[in-house]
Amino acid sequence: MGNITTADPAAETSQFARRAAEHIAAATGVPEHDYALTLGSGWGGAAEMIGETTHVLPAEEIPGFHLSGVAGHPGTVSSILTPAGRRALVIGSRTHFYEGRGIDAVVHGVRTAAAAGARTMILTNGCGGLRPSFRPGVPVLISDHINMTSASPLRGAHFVDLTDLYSPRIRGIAREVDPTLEEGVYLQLAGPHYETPAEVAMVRSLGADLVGMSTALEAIAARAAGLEVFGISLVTNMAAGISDRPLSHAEVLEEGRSAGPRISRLLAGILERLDD
Ligand code: 8IG
Repeated sequence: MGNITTADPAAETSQFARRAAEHIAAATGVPEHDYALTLGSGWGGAAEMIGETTHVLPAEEIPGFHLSGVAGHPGTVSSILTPAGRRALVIGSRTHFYEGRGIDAVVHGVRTAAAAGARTMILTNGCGGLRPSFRPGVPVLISDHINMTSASPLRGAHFVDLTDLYSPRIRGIAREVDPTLEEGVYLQLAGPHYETPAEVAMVRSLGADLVGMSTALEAIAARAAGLEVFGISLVTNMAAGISDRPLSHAEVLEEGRSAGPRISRLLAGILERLDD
C-alpha cells in the first residue's frame, strides 16, 4: 500500500472518486459534467425532461458504485445534454448508510460528481412528512438539515462551515419555477426501519419537517468538495403516527409515479435557470 493513501484517508477516497470520474469520462466521451443529480426514491424518472440522455452506464461498472438495494432506484449513471448545451450527470444509484458499506461509499457519488467537474449537486429523496401540509406527493425544498446518523463523511480536523448549506440562490430559482413550493428542515436517520410514532414526535420537537434516510451526509461531503448544494424531497408518506396508514415502500413508489410529471418539469426548469 502506498504511504500517501495510508496516511491520509481523505486523499484515498478522492483518488477513488477520480478513478470513477475517469471511467465516466472514458465511457461517455464527455470530459466534464456541469451539474450532478442524485435521484432518490420516487425520483427515478424525474430527470427525463432536463434534456437528451446520451449515455446510460450500469452503476456496477463504475469504480466504487454499487447496485442500489432499493426498488425504484434505476441502478444507472447517465449523461444528459441540456438544451443549453450543458452536461448533467444523473446518479440513479445511491448507496445508503444502512447498507453497511461505510460512509465513504455513501458519499462516493458526490465525490465522483466533483471529480467529474460538477459545480452543482442536486440531491433528491423520498421522505416522510411531519407537517400537515406535507402530504404524499408534495415536493419540498430542503432549507437545512439535522444529521442524526451520528456520523460524518469527513475525517480529521476538517471543519466545514454548513451555514447556508442548501443554496439560497437555487432555492430562489426553484420558487421562481414553482411559487407554491414550501421549504422544510430534513432530518436524516440511519434507518432502514421507519420511525416509531414516539420517535416521530421527538424529531418534530427537534425542529424537523421531513424525515428520511439519505441526503444530509451527502450534502456535507458535497459542501466539503466545494459544490453548490440543492436538496429537494418528495414527501411520499406521512411519518409514522401522523396518519393512521401503515408505511410501505409500495406507497413510496406510487407517490413517485403520480408526482413524476410535476417533479420532472420542476428539475428541468431549475436546470434551465441555473447559469443565469
Ligand atoms: I420514502 O417515513 C421514506 N423514507 N426515516 N421515514 C424515514 N425514511 C423515509 C420515510 C419515513 N419515508
